[in-house]
Amino acid sequence: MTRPAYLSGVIEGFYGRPWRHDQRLALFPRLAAWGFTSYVYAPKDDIKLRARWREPYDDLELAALAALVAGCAAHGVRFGYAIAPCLDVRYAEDAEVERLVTKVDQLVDLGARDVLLLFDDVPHRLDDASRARFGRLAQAQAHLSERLFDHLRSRVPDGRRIVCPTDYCRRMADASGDAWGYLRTLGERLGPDVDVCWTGDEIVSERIDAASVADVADVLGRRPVIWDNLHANDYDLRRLYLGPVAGRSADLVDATAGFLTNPNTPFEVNDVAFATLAAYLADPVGYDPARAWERALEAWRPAFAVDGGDELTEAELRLLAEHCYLPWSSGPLVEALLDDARDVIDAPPDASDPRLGRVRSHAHDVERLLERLTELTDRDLLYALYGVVWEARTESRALAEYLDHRAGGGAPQRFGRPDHLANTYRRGFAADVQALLPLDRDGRVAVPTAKDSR
Ligand code: GDL
Repeated sequence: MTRPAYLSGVIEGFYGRPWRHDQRLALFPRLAAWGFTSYVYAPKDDIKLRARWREPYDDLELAALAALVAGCAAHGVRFGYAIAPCLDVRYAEDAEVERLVTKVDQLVDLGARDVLLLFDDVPHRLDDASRARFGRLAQAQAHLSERLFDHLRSRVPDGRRIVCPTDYCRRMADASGDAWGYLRTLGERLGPDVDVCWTGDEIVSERIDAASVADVADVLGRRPVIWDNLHANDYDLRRLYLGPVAGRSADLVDATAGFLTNPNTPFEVNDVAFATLAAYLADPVGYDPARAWERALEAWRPAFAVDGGDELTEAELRLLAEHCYLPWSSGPLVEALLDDARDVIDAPPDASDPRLGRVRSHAHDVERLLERLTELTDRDLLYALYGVVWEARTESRALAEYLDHRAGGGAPQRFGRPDHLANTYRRGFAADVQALLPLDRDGRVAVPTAKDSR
């Protein structure tokens, strides 16, 4: 069998507000220009894709989906339709397979060829009837998949068939306690033409390389398709990720069957994620994240136009992206600034200390950045960025004021936030719970030692 072409592109696979159809339609020509093969429609909160997967799309919805399928086709991009029946599917009932086929056929009738069956984020538990018929989850899921895919193999022979398993990263496979038996069974029972998704060692993986996917490829009997959550922000909507694809090794591409990125929920802020992924896939060996990042920012800059004014400067856009970089770090300049602040935070700095000067001018620049952003012509882009920049502005200002207070001889405990009424700022349920938990700086719950409990 010839090896199918490497699958690449975007999976709209996050929780929360799905993108609008006009946004998706605007994306397709750009995906083609970046050299991607695919767009996958998988928004967790298209209610008919997951929670109410049995309900057919109505005529209006079908017309919109038809426009997406046609929009992709017009630009030579493959449209993938995902369905996630596993919150409540009754694997043992043949009628459920029929319902699944009927639903997927609605999309096939519109011209969709690639179909994904998503088993992610569901419990390993089976209902009694399914357990009696299949024994374990993998057997049940493989049965459902193969019934659907057999149908698709004859209806759309040139389509791709993809499964996202319930254990979709190393941490989950290790934790399931069956020595990767779940994945092994899937690998044995799924047809050789079926691709399987994998997010790496973690749900959001800092690094992925060929060695780290060797085990899963071996167990599945096929190279996985990377479902990359590097830029996904649905698990912490206070953050955005505008940093470059990084930590994906040069040897990963040959070790995988495809690479799909599941990006930031706000549609408007994904240019860097997409452009740097394209650069990485075009030349994994020569890929340089810093250089790709600069290029991607420069290409994105026209989106920051201002009616009757100048678009954001290179430095302004970089400052923005530095504050919303990647899950594990800010951009290099912001990290250096934080190092400055850490250096002087415990001992009162001298008012003329250059580190304090840098903190002050940073606060000023971020203040100015927010003002500049409020002038953007593209209001959706502004609103997508507003929260994160507002917060950066407020905290930068507080940091500079605190260090000034200390430099002026003020005691730490006498510093208040002059611009905020007590108990209004950064409060609410989540903040209250976080204040209760013994979390360390990395957000891990610090387990008390025997000494602590004495
Ligand atoms: C997940 C979900 C995905 C979500 C992402 C980031 C997979 C396979 N599934 O676990 O829908 O957007 O994490 O929160 O990644």
